[in-house]
Amino acid sequence: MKLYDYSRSTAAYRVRIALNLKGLDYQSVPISLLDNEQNDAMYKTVNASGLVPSLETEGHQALTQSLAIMEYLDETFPNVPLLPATALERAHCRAIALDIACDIHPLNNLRVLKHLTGKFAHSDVEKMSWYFHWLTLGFDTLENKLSHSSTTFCCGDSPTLADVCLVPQLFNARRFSFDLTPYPTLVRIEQHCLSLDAFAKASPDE
Ligand SMILES: N[C@@H](CCC(=O)N[C@@H](CS)C(=O)NCC(=O)O)C(=O)O
Repeated sequence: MKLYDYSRSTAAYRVRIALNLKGLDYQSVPISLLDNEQNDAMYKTVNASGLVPSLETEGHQALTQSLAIMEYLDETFPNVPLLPATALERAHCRAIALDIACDIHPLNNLRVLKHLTGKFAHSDVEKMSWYFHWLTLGFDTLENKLSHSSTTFCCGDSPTLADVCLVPQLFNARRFSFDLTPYPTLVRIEQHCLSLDAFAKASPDE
């Protein structure tokens, strides 16, 4: 498998964790967001949206959208499941993943931030205020949901799609010096995750 990847992309980081959890080998093809390579015509033949990640499996059109890629991996390689056992638990787990992947991440994506400072001429201070606003709303929701539970991970005692989405989003928040003090549950779960090789080896710091 070939993963079109960028180390600091939170969406690609999710897929790296999922591949590691399942013990799958892959070749990483770097697409530099710094150099705008995601918008190269060549890459757009792989992923028409000009976003990373994409996952190419032998002889097939590349898969896009990190959550769709991870569900594909989970169905194709069901050892080390990324979703809990019951339908109810799976719905809760997917909701946490979507709280991050739909309600935080897209609002703070590079192209959105560039549009704020480009077309709408917002300053860097305003851009960061926007960024922190959506992180605060999203992390408040997650801390609220998860603080009632004492499980090791977001949805029980093994890692799921929810953790796979949470850890990269916290990495990204730290990168921009966002204060995580109000989120002790999220940080506790993150630390458990990072004690596992699958998470640690997927980190942009590796
Ligand atoms: N919903 C997509 C989001 C992918 C995405 O937005 N990737 C970011 C990096 S985390 C990207 O490629 N950004 C490039 C840009 O904004 O120009 C997914 O989960 O795969």
